[in-house]
Amino acid sequence: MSAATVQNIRSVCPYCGVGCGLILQVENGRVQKVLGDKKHPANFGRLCTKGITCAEPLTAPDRLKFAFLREQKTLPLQQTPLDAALAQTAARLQKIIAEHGPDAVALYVSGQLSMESQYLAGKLAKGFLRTNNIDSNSRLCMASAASGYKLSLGADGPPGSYQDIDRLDCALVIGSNMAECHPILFLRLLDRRKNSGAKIIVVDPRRTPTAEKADLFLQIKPGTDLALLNGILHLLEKAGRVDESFISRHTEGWAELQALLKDYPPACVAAITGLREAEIRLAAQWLGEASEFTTFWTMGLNQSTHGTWQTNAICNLHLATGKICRPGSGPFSLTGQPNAMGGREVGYLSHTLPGQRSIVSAEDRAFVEKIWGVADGTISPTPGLDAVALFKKMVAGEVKAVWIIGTNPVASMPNRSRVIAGLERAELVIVQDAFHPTETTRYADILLPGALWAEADGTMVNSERNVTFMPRAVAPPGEARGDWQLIAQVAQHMGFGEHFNYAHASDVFDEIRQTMNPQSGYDLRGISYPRLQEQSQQWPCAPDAETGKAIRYVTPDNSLKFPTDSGKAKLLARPFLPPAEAPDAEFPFVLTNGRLAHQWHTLTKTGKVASLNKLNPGAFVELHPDDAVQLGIENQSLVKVSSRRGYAIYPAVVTTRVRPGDCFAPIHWNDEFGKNLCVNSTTTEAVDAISLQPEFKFSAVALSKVTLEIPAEFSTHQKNYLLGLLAEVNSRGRGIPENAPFTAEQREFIRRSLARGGP
Ligand SMILES: Nc1nc2c(c(=O)[nH]1)N[C@H]1C(S)=C(S)[C@@H](COP(=O)(O)OP(=O)(O)OC[C@H]3O[C@@H](n4cnc5c(=O)[nH]c(N)nc54)[C@H](O)[C@@H]3O)O[C@H]1N2
Ligand SMILES: Nc1nc2c(c(=O)[nH]1)N[C@H]1C(S)=C(S)[C@@H](COP(=O)(O)OP(=O)(O)OC[C@H]3O[C@@H](n4cnc5c(=O)[nH]c(N)nc54)[C@H](O)[C@@H]3O)O[C@H]1N2
Ligand code: SF4
Ligand SMILES: [Mo]
Repeated sequence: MSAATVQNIRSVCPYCGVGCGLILQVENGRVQKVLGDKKHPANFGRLCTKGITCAEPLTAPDRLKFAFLREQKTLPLQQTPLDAALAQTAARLQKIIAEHGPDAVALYVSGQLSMESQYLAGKLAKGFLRTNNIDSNSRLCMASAASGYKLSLGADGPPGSYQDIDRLDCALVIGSNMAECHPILFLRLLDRRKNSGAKIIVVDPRRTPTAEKADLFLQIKPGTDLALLNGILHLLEKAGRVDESFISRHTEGWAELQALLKDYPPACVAAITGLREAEIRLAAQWLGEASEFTTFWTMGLNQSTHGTWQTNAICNLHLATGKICRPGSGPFSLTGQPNAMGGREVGYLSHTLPGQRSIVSAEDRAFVEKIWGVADGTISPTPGLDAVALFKKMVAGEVKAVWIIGTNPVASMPNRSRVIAGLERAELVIVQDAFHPTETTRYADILLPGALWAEADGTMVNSERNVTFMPRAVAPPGEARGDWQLIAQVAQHMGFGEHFNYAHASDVFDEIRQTMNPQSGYDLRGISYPRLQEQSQQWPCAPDAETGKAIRYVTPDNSLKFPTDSGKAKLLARPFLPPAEAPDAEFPFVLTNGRLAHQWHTLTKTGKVASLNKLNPGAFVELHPDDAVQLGIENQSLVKVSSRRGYAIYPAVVTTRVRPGDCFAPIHWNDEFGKNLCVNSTTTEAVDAISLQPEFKFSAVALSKVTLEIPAEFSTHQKNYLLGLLAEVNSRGRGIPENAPFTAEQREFIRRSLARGGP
């Protein structure tokens, strides 16, 4: 190949679960340009700001290019040849297992890894280390949707496809800021409205950019959606909009649900949700009149102690009206991460097994043992530790080693002080990341360099079950390697070589294909690397099928069969219950938190892209003008947000976007950008009893203005400048500009206040 040749390589966006297809223009071993893939069914060529710039972090200066390790916690990390570091990883894990048993070790992995990496991590843990202590950041994300689907419909995953957007007459977008978090899909929804007059209802406590575009915006009191969902179905039933025939043919549980719905008349729902009766009635009317409607939801519902129930309530709405499993209608959870779907399917949670199988099923364990070539009874029948419990057990000294791959828990777990305590207590912390330093790599005893998405072959599965090939388009830097290769090599060093001897990622994929599940309908058999190199493929895809099926559970005679024992879906009566933590006199405000359009999670990638930083430059907390007056807070005042667990400090944005009594902070800026920025210093680790997903979206907090004790000699001009500067420094991690109007002593005072953690 001549140096000037430009290769056009098809791939997939490494950010959100929309899973947009990309064309990478590679020249001289670098991705020079990223274009949308016009042939990809997720985006038809469109990309958002993150997608367009997704190649920039590949060449960021803080890429982790080599392995590092330290013999003891008190020693600094030292660069080590990769193979020696992998051998050490294996030896040190084996030593801990020999001394304390397999459950003394744990893996904590990610929805941002390829399906091949996720599968091998699970195989190593559950089949060979013989611990079910492997969980992923999906526990913080999609766990409630997954458990809710399973209970209502019999299997995880949305029944429909993105094509439903092109057929719907009404969209219910609830607990989801689609405009910022799934922008390309939101554009498709706006196109549908423009072309057909379809209506968009948005339910969110915050007037987000999504809400701004709604035909009807319900600014709900946080944590009360279950009352609203029950209330809407109450009204639909009253209006004769339920489908009795569908209910009797395809569901069970209607009588119990009907009895529950009686408790949710509009007046009662209005009192719980803070909404007006008229707007609740209008929402029900629009949904009732729509020939087809789809419900989209994300973290506003999942990250709740009733997240599973909220998924059930959404399924109830669709099942009772018969608006499911047909073009334009159905419950549609939007997957957060690019491959959280793939991870759920290959069993990377502590209670799951490959092919949408379950740890607690003897039949499922036996099936997987056969595929892995291990003896009957190898896989433990007890679910392992979920993410929150995992770090608790590390603090307790029961889990002594953790291997973290592709996630940054020191920033992203709730009540992060416990995570830090766990990592400090653990004997062995292995972090496999693509960048260093991050909030989490700072705690590592062994650092392993993972290749990024464009540097190793693999596949990802998007929100609509579309599998896209993600080829190695460029070489990884230094000694970095594909995550699946690092995992397989550690397994080889442990003596499991014959079971982890894959020449290519496609060999791993071919093994995953064997995990087809006739019960849930999970079927990748018709999908192969050669086919994927031509075009992405949706599952279920039978061996000889031309394409996958856009709608699941439809039988050949055009009836429906849900993957439950009876073949019927379950209507589940789910009463409203309040969130775990109630505001009180000491912590009177509700803090919710979330994402901004141009940044991704803990900023290890987007935080390095200048154009994105310009669009979303820094942290802030939004509060309502009425509350601001009470607290003496103005725009840009520094505000301390404290909960029972800890605090963060942000510059204020005084705005009616939030309700009185509520406040909102973005999750993106953490320790690498300054002190006291991590919102998870404050959040609660209360979890949903079924999904074990934490209630990130609801913490009781106190707000107070941070007053600086500025020495008297500072002039008014200097004081104001200083306040602005501290807000800026706190939000961007910047230093004091050269031309700032301070003397050397004053600079020293400012520097010291910052080092103390702010003023
Ligand atoms: N730009 C960008 N896009 C992303 C990501 C990113 O980091 N940046 N991350 C991806 C990932 S992993 C995920 S999981 C998704 C998340 O996608 P979303 O869930 O859409 O994003 P969030 O901002 O976390 O939360 C969504 C909304 O929930 C609302 N909310 C809070 N409490 C409640 C409540 O009680 N009821 C209701 N109805 N709403 C409530 C918040 O106000 C917020 O607007 O985004 C994905 N896409
Ligand atoms: N308060 C609050 N907290 C939240 C949420 C919230 O809404 N509110 N949302 C939760 C949700 S939904 C999610 S999904 C999580 C996300 O939380 P995290 O998973 O912690 O967030 P990321 O910043 O995406 O972290 C990914 C890490 O993996 C590294 N990485 C990226 N690609 C690769 C790769 O290919 N290989 C390897 N080895 N490493 C890689 C990155 O550098 C980074 O360090 O946050 C959760 N935490
Ligand atoms: S919508 Fe999601 S998948 Fe598509 S380009 Fe943007 S971040 Fe990437
Ligand atoms: Mo997520």
